[in-house]
Amino acid sequence: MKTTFRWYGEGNDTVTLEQIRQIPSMTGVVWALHDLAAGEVWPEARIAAVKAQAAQYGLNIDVVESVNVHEAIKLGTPEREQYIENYKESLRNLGKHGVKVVCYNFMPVFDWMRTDLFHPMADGATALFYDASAMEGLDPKALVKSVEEGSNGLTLPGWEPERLAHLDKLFDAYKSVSEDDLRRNLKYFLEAIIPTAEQAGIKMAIHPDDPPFSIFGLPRIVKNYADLKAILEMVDSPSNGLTLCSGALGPNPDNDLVQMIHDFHDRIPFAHIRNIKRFPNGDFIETSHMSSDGSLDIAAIVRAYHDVGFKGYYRPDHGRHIWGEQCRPGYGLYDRALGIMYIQGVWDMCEKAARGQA
Ligand code: DNO
Repeated sequence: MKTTFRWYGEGNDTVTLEQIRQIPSMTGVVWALHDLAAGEVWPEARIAAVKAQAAQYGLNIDVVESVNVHEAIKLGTPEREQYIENYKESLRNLGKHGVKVVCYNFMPVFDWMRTDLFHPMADGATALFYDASAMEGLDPKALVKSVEEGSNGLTLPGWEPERLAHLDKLFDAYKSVSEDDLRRNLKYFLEAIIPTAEQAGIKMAIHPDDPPFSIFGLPRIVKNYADLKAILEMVDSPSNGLTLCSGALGPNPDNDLVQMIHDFHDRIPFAHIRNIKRFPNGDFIETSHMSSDGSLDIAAIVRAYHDVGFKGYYRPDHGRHIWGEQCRPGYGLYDRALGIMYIQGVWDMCEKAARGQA
């Protein structure tokens, strides 16, 4: 499997390409044109510029995370036709510059959700935290307002500003959208874009809902084994694949990551590997990658990837904030680099065992 690292781009990330390339086993950056709104076409010149930048450090740009899907596509409104055309054009442009995997999600309105981005841990580190009771009865519009006003100390990285701007209208629009409607709209989208992805040499990789259950009463359709299977069956093509994210699926103890890897591996072009610790009241916190620090057996997950002969891309996912690092929440250098070394250590041991040397 190939090691990659998420990079938000020059001037938009505290981590440099120089630092990234010094992490052992590194092959490429996972990137995006973060300034473009969902639905805009990704211009070839911009893609070429990122490719040239990364190449200076010997890194590839094979994996994009994410080409975001416009809400009109998720809602299934008539404007979706134009946005689907734009999406196809972006895929063609990305394919021309050698991009192999495009990660995306189909979460209505919000991307991932946490209630505390810098939750203190016993050893003085901080990490992303989800407080289940704080979410109960929380009005998302009030939440976003307080974030904008800076009155609760929260920022919401990964939430696209253009989504927040139309929040009121969006929530109203989703009132009449059931999970089945959302599934139909995803199928419509996939049927339209997968042939283009195939021609462009790109594997689409849907990211699970994070957390893997409904929030704010919105429909969620990428949260468990049955959902993933149904999505793979919507269009039976190697270009219709998964970003198997252990941390996103992990808050639901019924989600058996090892089984998913065994059953879906030929449709997993991209793996996100990280640990979380679940608490009995439904809270969870993002821990170090080590199996003994969290509720997920990361060593068993890495071994499962080895067992199935996984040749795709993986990245360590969020890390804790340690050693005083100031960084984007979850996206510092240190803990993610430690995560990679843990993952690679397990992988090397699996290799040796397979050769009868351990
Ligand atoms: C969080 C990420 C997500 C992910 C998108 C994929 O750190 O894993 O924001 O990039 O959901 O579209």
